[in-house]
Amino acid sequence: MDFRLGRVPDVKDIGLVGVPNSGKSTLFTALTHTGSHGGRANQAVVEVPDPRVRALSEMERSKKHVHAQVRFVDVPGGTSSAQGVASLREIDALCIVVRCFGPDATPAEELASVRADLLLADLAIVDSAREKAQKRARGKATDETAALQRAHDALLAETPLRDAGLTADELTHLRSLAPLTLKPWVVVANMEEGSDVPPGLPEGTVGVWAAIEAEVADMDPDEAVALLDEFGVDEPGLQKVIAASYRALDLITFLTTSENESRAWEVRSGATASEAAGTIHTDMKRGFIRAEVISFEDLAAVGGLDAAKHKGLVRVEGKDYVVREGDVFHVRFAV
Ligand SMILES: Nc1nc2c(ncn2[C@@H]2O[C@H](COP(=O)(O)OP(=O)(O)O)[C@@H](O)[C@H]2O)c(=O)[nH]1
Ligand SMILES: [Mg+2]
Repeated sequence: MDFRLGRVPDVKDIGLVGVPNSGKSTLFTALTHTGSHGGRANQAVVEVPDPRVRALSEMERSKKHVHAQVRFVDVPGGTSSAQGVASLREIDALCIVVRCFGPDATPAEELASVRADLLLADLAIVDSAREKAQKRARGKATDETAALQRAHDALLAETPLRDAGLTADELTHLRSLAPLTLKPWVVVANMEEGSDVPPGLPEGTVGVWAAIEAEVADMDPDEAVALLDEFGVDEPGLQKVIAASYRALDLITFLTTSENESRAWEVRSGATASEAAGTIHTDMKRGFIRAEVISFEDLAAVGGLDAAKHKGLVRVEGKDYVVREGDVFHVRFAV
């Protein structure tokens, strides 16, 4: 486990938000296995669970294996305070935690109130930017004032900016404001053990039993798995929350392997071989010659790269190749 303050380059930040007592801190403990001893850490970098990484490492006899990472932030202050909202600007995706445990739970209303907070926070920054832009333009309509006006209208109509049909040009005038409703959201239903996601929450809502998972967070991992199994937790919350966040962020995973290390990387879905190379190293993008590619499944089926090469299963792809989930990727480059 790795604690770091400040932004970690190339690590996506996922912020846990919600009304007080929805279980954000409990979920944070469940996900990161920290904070359970009354610690005050509110951010932690965790490995993205992916069994392919170890399997690849064993297959190719790498000295070590390295998982992709994400950082969870237990955002203090809630979404109704200016301080709480300000700390969300840097975050890549929001997990909105709603309370589904207890007899008085009203998760749909909770979600609506958090959503309203986020829309209002955006309306405030868009309006202040719009006034400044109008002053600069001395009353004339410019691309910038028009884009900000469109954003204002959408927010007033309670439409999150990511659903407002804004053009790429309009978005260039908004990105520097880091609007919260432009970020992807995942709704997490924090439920009583044994229960299901209640009706009234959006499709794609992730159900977790945060309390029981937080309770086992500092147990021996094998004991924890056995206990969770008894409760019927087949997929840990970490896996579910990360998978949903990756989908919301539109990310896919590709893999690299060498004698030294086998490793998972994340890249936006639709990225080319050249962009994927750039996430490994800028030199690899600059000096890109070609990529040798095979899917992890095909590789695992024949038991290793040597066998795969022998059978002609490793493809040669150029810089415009669109990377697929689970590609094992080797970049030839020269600088
Ligand atoms: N029964 C039950 N209690 C929970 C669950 N999750 C959190 N709690 C309790 O609800 C209270 C608030 O949780 P906390 O994580 O501090 O909420 P936060 O204010 O959103 O950070 C604490 O007393 C938790 O122990 C749950 O899934 N089931
Ligand atoms: Mg808390």
